[in-house]
Amino acid sequence: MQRITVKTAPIPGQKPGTSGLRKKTAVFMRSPFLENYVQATFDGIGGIEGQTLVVGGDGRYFNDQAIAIILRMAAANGAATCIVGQGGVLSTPAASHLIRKRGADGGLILSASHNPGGPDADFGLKYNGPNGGPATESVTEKIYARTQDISEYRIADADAPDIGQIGTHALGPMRVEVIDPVSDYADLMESLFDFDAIRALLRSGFRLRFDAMHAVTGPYASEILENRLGAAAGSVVNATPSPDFGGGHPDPNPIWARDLMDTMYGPDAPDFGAASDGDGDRNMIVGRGCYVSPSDSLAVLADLAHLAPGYARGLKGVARSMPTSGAVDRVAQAKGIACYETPTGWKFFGNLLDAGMASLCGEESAGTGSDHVREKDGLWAVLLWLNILAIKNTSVAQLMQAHWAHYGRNYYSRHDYEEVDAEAANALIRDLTTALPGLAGQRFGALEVAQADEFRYDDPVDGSTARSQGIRVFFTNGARVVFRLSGTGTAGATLRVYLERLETVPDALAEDPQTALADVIAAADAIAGITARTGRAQPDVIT
Ligand code: G16
Repeated sequence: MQRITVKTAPIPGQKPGTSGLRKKTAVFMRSPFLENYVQATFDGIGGIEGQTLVVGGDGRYFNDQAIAIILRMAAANGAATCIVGQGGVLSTPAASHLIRKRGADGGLILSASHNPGGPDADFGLKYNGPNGGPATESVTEKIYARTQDISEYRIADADAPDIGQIGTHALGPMRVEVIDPVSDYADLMESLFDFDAIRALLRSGFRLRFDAMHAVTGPYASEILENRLGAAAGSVVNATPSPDFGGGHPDPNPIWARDLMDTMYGPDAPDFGAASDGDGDRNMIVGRGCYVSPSDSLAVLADLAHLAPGYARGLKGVARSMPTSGAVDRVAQAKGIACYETPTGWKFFGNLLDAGMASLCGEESAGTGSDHVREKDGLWAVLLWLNILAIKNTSVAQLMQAHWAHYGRNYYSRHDYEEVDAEAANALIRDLTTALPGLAGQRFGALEVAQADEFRYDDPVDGSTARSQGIRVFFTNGARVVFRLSGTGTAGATLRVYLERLETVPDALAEDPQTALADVIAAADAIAGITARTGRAQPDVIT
């Protein structure tokens, strides 16, 4: 094998967002876009000489070709071993687990998560560190800095091995270990949850439906739910991953998982429904006629995780991203454990998990996870729910009602305005930031602003500071609205508006969230001038 050094020049637009670099597939495919970013990653982390890396992705269009390039570049950069999922497939949580289990130095995960896949859709790449978690801000800054002064990349002039079969290959002096992507992860799940109790629940006639959305969790869910736990054959639907996710949008929410919602709200609905996203780290939970919002799911899991063997000793603490509702805070307070509020992005949980300060984390964006890996984990959340339902012997709807009756209900909704003109979106945030000091005391419809600020996070573990992490407006009645721009889109800007209001009156716990939040929704528009500035009368997606 020869190491070739290829001259290159910086390519604009390689700044990682909330979770690695996400771009249109066509952009990634235009050489040397991928090569530059991979070399910048290797250089940004201080080189990979002698290292072991885990490499895998969600199987979307260009996954296999990109992995072949990454392997050739890893070999030319002196890596000792690359551990690759068979066929180039690894769910994000499974990749995180492999990095940890094998003591690898890090990993490259190829995914644009819940974004659609295909030649005209999206692709992504991110680096995870030796703890199995997404690179911290300081590391992604180094990677980004390198993309701006890169002048060459290194690549082997040999073909990458066939990764379709399990086995060990050589690429020059580098070992390429092709492994079963599912078994290690399935074993980990079996070690955390009471599989006997879940098996008994499923034998008792409890029916479930898991929608893999033609994405990476298909093989994982089939093995765990059907093979190991005995769910009826066919309980896992859309189980064969496809490069364009069956032409769909693999985002587990009531909009994009419409089929599942219709089934769960239809006649003869199963007892439990769930879905996961493109790379398997997000989840949606829905009972018969009862959708569970991600923020509520986090609160319920925090309350009852001790019913699963892996969490029987209780939680050390919990953490949520700032825009996530305060439902979990109320649980933490009742249990006397710490609750941390971090910026959006799973990478901000890593230090808390590593330091043993939190053992359960979650985000409003359909992510929940624990210290078993350093990513959010879709199937993990599904199994914890099943474990809880098996022990409590109750339905999802009953469980939610009991939770709200005890803790109150944080009515919650997120309104997304997608592909908004980037300049208009930036101006909206800029003007809001300028207006912040004068907002307190102002009335917007029925609500009065108590306090408004721009969220900043001081990491209690490494002392780093993340600024400008979203605008928060608190009202005197305890309601809250948050404005921020998404860091995961690939076209224009996406404005996210997060709306929340706590309700504790027993008779008022079963309203439609959009109705319960009507005053907050109106105030949000009045404060930010959303309709006027974006030209949109309605959000594109309401979750
Ligand atoms: C990523 C991050 C999450 C974040 C989500 C939404 O999820 O890992 O931490 O909450 O994006 O981010 P934004 O609001 O900036 O679009 P995923 O599932 O896309 O990797």
